[in-house]
Amino acid sequence: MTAKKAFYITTPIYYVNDIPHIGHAYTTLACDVMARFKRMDGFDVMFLTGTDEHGQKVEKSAAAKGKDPLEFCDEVSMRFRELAKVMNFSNDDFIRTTEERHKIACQALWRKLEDSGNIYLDKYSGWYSVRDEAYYAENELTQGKGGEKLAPTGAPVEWVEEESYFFKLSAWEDKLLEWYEKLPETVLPKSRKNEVKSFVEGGLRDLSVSRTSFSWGVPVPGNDKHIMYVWIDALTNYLTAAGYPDVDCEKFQKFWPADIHMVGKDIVRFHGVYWPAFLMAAGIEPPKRVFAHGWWTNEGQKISKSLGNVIDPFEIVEEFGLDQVRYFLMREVPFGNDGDFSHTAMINRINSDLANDLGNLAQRSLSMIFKNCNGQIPETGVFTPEDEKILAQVDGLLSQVRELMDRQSINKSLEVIWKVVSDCNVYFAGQAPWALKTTDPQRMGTVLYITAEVVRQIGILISFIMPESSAKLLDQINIATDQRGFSQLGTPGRLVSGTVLDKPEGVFPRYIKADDK
Ligand code: ME8
Repeated sequence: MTAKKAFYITTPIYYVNDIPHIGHAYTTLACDVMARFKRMDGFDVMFLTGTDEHGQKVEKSAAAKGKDPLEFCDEVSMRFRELAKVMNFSNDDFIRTTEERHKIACQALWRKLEDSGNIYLDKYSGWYSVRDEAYYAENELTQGKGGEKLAPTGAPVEWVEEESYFFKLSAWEDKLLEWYEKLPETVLPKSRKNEVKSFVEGGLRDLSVSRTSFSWGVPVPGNDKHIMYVWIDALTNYLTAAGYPDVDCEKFQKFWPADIHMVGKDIVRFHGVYWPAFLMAAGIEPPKRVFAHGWWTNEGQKISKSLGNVIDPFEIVEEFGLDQVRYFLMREVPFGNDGDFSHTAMINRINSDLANDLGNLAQRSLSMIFKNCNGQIPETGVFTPEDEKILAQVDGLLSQVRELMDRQSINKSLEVIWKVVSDCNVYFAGQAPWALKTTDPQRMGTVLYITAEVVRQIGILISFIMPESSAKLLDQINIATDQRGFSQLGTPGRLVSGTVLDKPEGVFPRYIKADDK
């Protein structure tokens, strides 16, 4: 037997200074969708998410709540695990940077960097933003209303002057530029690649990678007065989960380099510049791709705690339904672009794409079979060109979707699937099987067969986006659970006439506002 191809995908690990919101749910959902797709497509997948628990920001947040940092991290990290359950995420591992395995990996990577001459001790003086956990140059700063200095993100900065270890980032300029050049899809979308490329072209300064003024972090090996800069610590999580520092272990051999680090556009510099430089300097292959997606706003406004408009994923799942939220988030916005969350847009997607388009197609065709064909998949007559056409469309979907998913064009994958749903609705309406009941029952059977076959394949295809609804839909046509894989798409899994159906029940209810019910 040939070994399965491996696929390793990661989310950013989220800071525990805040509870999960829609932005976190979005990134992890995109990874979940990619991971489910790849598993169904025959890959051995490792899908990683987790929490980033060290650093000054977390230390301060814990202190503000009067809690011990670890106790505070335990609580918030648990919320992220609960989110994974509620959102039906299929992550294979959940890493916390306070785990021992991670400390070992960070210290091993540090030693590699130090031994290879990429880390040296000096003194740092400059601006630091605790909120961003990032250093800024004077010329990057702006002035706030009260004349105070602000980071480009709007976060306050403080002057830091302390002994610090430095990473020789400046030595990696050429290698990074070569990496972007040789492998043009290592950072996507292209606009993000251009952004990191021009940052590197602008000249890189060595990076301060340790702090002495707080203690919540991984100690620098051999000098525990110093705590590692939280971004070295955080980025290393991707290696830890793959088994590092045991680079000979099966897991590492199989899964490294990671196929995709999925991130928001806010942290593309850390992933597209610092991280590959650290890895190259340690003699480790950089990731195959960093994909930076866009930013969600709420009804047109930036989402922020101070505006009080943070969208709680637990609440929207409760209000709209899990698969509805999963579908909306993946369908609404071209993946990579910014998107706006609005109740109207959500309700439109639920009522139009799910209830009207797919829901009605399934419900109308299956109910007709149930009522008029003894509750069994009907026999078929000769196929007309219209029958052949819609079958060919659905049979050809996987190869189209595969190509799109390989570029993380998740919303386009849904568009092409929904194009077939909509064409099948046109087919169904045009063939008007209800009018054939008495005049040509065999033709009616053929039309219903074809429509149910399209529903079967769509049911399989949507499972990476809406696993529960897919299962409900396939249950209704009595497709055995081991017959729901991609290998059953097209002719291999064609519906068998005579298969008994359960009484169909709508899988995608319309959304009706509580006060209109
Ligand atoms: O940056 N729209 O953690 P973080 C879309 N710990 N995505 C959003 C979003 C929004 N409005 N808000 C947040 C960190 N995100 C570091 C990462 S990785 C080694 C360390 C998502 O909790 C998006 O993926 O601030 C963004 O990159 C991430 O949350 C930032 O999460």
